[in-house]
Amino acid sequence: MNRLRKPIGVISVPFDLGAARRGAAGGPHAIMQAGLEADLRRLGYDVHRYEPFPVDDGATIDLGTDKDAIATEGANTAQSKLNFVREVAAANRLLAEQVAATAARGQFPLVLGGDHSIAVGTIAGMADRYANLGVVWFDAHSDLNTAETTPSGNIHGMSLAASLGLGPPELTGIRGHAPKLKPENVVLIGTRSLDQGEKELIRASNITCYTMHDIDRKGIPLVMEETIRKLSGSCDGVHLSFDADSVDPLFAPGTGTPVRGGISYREAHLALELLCEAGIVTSAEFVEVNPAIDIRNETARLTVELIASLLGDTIL
Ligand code: EXY
Ligand code: MN
Ligand code: MN
Ligand code: MN
Repeated sequence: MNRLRKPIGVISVPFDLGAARRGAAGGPHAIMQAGLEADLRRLGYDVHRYEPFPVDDGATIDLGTDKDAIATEGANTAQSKLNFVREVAAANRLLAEQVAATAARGQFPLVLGGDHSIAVGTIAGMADRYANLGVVWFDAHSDLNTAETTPSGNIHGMSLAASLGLGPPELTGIRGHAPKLKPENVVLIGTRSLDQGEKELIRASNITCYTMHDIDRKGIPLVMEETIRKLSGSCDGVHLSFDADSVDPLFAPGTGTPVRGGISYREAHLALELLCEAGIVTSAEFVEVNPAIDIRNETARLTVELIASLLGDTIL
């Protein structure tokens, strides 16, 4: 295995106002409790742990009376809504700064979410360094909605679109330049739940999308081989954005928007082991671990194991 020759900068983001339901703000704590730091040290890494920066946790928002502010999966009618966009943008501005500073110190940014809206900040921070940043996006969903197409208003379903420059300026404009990513540098893996507008965007763009159907047909080794070949040819850095709901709910029950028929425990490990072997990943985030609905911290434990696979753990 190809172990990174860099210290790891662990950045916790206890934020979940981008999600359909609350609880993912507890993700970083659950992942740390599952033994992340000890595991990274076992693998020989120097670990720098950053204190979670202050994010608006919504404690002062009265969800009981402000009906429009409630993050629901309901239909989005006349006016497009962006639930908690101000809070999401504020958290992502801080995160982008933290990620850029961590990378500038020569550390590998390892971001622990939080819901998937925080990808906006991580990617903005890394896009500062890499003009041709690639992204491998493991997810049951594509997170390619915009204010116009979102069925829910929840920003965790829009974070990849925002990174591609599609969405509200509060999100697309973080750290000044938009877009952060080029569609031809984006690879989706594990997709199995897409909204109509997302399908249209994928079909009309150069985004590569490996659905579960593709994974069933080709197998994870070939999917990863193609992904690695594509991104190592054209990108100067690669960010891994890993949504826990990419994994089948049998192995990752603690996540807010589970979709059955996902990648298996072994497929997830193999995928990250192959990325490790290729040595192309320059930052990573693990998101949507929700301890409030997990079973005995299983999903957080899986996350720690997967991080270890990405960073060079081997069986023998
Ligand atoms: N596509 C749906 C929406 O936009 O509301 C569901 C999105 C879930 C997003 C997550 C966690 O990857
Ligand atoms: Mn997601
Ligand atoms: Mn998802
Ligand atoms: Mn492992």
